[in-house]
Amino acid sequence: MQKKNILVTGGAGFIGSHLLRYFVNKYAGFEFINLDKLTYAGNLENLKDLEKKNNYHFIKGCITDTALVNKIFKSYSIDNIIHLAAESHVDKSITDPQKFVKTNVIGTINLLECFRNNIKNNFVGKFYHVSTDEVYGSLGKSGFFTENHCYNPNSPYSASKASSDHFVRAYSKTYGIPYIISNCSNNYGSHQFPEKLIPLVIYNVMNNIEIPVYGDGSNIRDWIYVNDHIEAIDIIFNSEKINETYNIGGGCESNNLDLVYNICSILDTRLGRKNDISKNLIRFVTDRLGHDFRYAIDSSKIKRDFGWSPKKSLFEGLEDTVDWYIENHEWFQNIKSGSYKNYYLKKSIK
Ligand code: NAD
Ligand code: TDX
Repeated sequence: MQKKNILVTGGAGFIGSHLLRYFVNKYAGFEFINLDKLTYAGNLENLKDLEKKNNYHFIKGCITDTALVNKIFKSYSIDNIIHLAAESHVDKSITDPQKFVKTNVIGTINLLECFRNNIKNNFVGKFYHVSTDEVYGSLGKSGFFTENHCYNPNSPYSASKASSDHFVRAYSKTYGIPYIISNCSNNYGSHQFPEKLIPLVIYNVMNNIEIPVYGDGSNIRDWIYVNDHIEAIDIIFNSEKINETYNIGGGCESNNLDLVYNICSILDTRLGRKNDISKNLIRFVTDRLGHDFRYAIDSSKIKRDFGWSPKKSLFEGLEDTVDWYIENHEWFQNIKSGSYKNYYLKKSIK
């Protein structure tokens, strides 16, 4: 395979760190430059095992910084971008939408501008945008999102991701930038910041803290094990395909309450707790504003083009995930946000 110099944005976050660990080891002949601002969600501890790799470089900085991104393009002869940096938490987008516009929209446009200005039509690589199924809005009890589903984002987060998707396609049409967009369902696995449902529940159960379930817990998500997502990105990114969109789904739908029950039951077994005791921590709390009811992905395009399908079942993935957080419980304590514990204690008793 031809050598690639790849700018990865947001590589210190949850999905980005999994992607880098997988890619840096698999593609020793490629160069990886990780640009990350290290917001509360970025954590270099996630990438400790890569620090000594010759084909991996970390740069602390913001994707909206034009001078910095241009400098990186020149210094490392960047020819490809895998763009993951984002504000990624829906609840935070409801309280501070403008931050999401700055990073997710303006930041993406800045990367696109730098890509086109530095590469000047000699495009050998592509701009790969890691996006979300939330751009499609919400489903009722039936149906699936295909790549042709109309965009109908409901939260400031999903509106910002939809906007960045539109800019990627607009830059391709207007300036010829080769792109890929993949819209993925809810990821879970190790190293996920415990503002997201699965690590939050694990942390709270491990520490005997109440578990906040929004509304009546009937909202449905399609869960994908993060490593399955990374393998899908690998196959698409390293193929010849350009100017395509792929939906990536876990094929594992669950409503939130069943999911929480499952996690509680796995933890009760692992921690030797009897009588389904952890379920008593569940508290039904005020629903999220504009809470999307259901997401579900039709992954038939990626299956047809590449033969990809997810490997992990939800139960097996949850067991592996719970085991990782138990074995690495100090990871929770070390994450950057010092106010983490108080924040979640407060949140769980609203
Ligand atoms: P995350 O919040 O764990 O990580 C985001 C990373 O981006 C962090 O390391 C953070 O420091 C960095 N970052 C944020 N703002 C930045 C900026 N202005 N400049 C540079 N770096 C910045 O997020 P994640 O869950 O790993 O998601 C990664 C990407 O995948 C996002 O684009 C998200 O929209 C998308 N996605 C996530 C999921 C999911 O379930 N987590 C599903 C589909 C798509
Ligand atoms: O404390 C909680 N209680 C609760 O009931 C939290 C944090 C969430 N929930 C519910 C809301 C959702 O229905 O659980 C579901 C999952 O919530 P999140 O983990 O916050 O994920 P979601 O809002 O579905 O978005 C995620 O998937 C798509 C990621 O955060 C996005 O970045 C990704 O694009």
